[in-house]
Amino acid sequence: MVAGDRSGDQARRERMPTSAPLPIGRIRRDFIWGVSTSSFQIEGATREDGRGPSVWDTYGQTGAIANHDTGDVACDHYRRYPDDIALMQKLGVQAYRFSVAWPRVLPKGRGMPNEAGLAFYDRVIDVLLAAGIEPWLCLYHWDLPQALDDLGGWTTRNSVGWFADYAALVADRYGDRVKRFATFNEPSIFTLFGLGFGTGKRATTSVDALHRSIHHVNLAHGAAVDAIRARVPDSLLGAIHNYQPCLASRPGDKNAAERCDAYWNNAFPDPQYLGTYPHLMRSAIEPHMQAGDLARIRRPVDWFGLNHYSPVFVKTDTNSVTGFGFGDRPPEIPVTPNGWPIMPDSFRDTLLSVSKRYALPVYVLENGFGGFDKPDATGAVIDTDRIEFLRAYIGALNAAVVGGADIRGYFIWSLLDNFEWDAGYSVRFGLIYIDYPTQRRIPKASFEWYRDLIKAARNV
Ligand code: IFM
Repeated sequence: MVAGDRSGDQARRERMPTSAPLPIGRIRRDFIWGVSTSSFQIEGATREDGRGPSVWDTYGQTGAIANHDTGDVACDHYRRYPDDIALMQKLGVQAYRFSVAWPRVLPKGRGMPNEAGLAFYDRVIDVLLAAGIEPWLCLYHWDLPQALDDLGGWTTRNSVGWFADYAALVADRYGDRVKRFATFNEPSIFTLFGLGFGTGKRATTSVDALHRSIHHVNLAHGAAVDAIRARVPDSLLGAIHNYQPCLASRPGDKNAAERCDAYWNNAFPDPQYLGTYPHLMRSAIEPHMQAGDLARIRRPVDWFGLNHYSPVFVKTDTNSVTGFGFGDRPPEIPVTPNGWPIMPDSFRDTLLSVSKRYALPVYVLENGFGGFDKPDATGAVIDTDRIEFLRAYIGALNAAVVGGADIRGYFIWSLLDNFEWDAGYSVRFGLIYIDYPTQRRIPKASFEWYRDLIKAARNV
């Protein structure tokens, strides 16, 4: 199932760029190198062993995703997790960030747990620990149980209690073995793209629903932190934020850039760690606030999870509920094959500013390169452009450390090519190529490069 023999490895190495030194001079020796994935993007088995439907199953069934793709099979990780963990062990990562599918463990989102679903993550965690890889468990990576969406999802304040109960179930079950928990992955992205822009095909635009949801997700974060802390006192808790500089497309778009910064970057970390909403959105959140809410949100956490890809170029859009939309980038800026600007200096600056603003240790829990990789005539996937991207971005991380940022870990998105939401399987982010018709795993050249980097960094 896993491709790659000695001669293949050798051929691959010969075609890889080897000249540049590894960009890790100032990174701490106890730095954590890892990889990230999420449940819906890799697991498949969406109707098996009692799993309930999520909003992404329902959406996939409409045929709206590129190439009519769905998450039904994905990377078949539900069955192939032992192979995938064996590959992680070969890679040498110290930690693996994954998410639990809420509808797999609670098919209706609340009420009766699904023992078969809970047992799946027991197996994953046990195999990871046996391989010497620390599990980092994220509670929510966008696969909301459909049954809860039918009751209003994040727009109703009841969602806070649903999420806290789910967090308690997960902490009770896995807290003996898992110590790193994240509440949410990229809350600004699923609220903005689901409710703010009205451009995504899954979106329903509403000023009221957007602000309600932002506030309820923040409250749910605080409630989950309390629920986990009470059950797993030695846990280390955080949330994972998509944080990118918002740059004005034209001089007149400065205000739009500030609005983007508020909604995209600060709407969640500011109340969670500073106890306040960005001033640009305060009056819109106000109607949904109750006395004591900011204290309920600002619960002590141990780290800041940062996902970073590239800056966002924005323009004024008076038709949008947030007042901003996507603008053009300057044409001279290079982009990844999926069209995202490559600007490693922005990564360095983001790390420096996040580290200073929130005064928490930062773990980069996603950074990666979206491409259209294909095996060559020998069957190898030589993704030199991804290697160059990673080299530049890890170099930028090193520069941020030199500049004083407190960075404790770096996790590549992603271990495997996987289901890239509205783009389906067309865009590939993995260090490991998935041949979807056969589910064969082919480690790419970047897999070897990252393995060598980890080895050098840990000096083993
Ligand atoms: O695939 C996504 C992931 O689910 C969330 N962060 C960005 C990645 C690449 O788009």
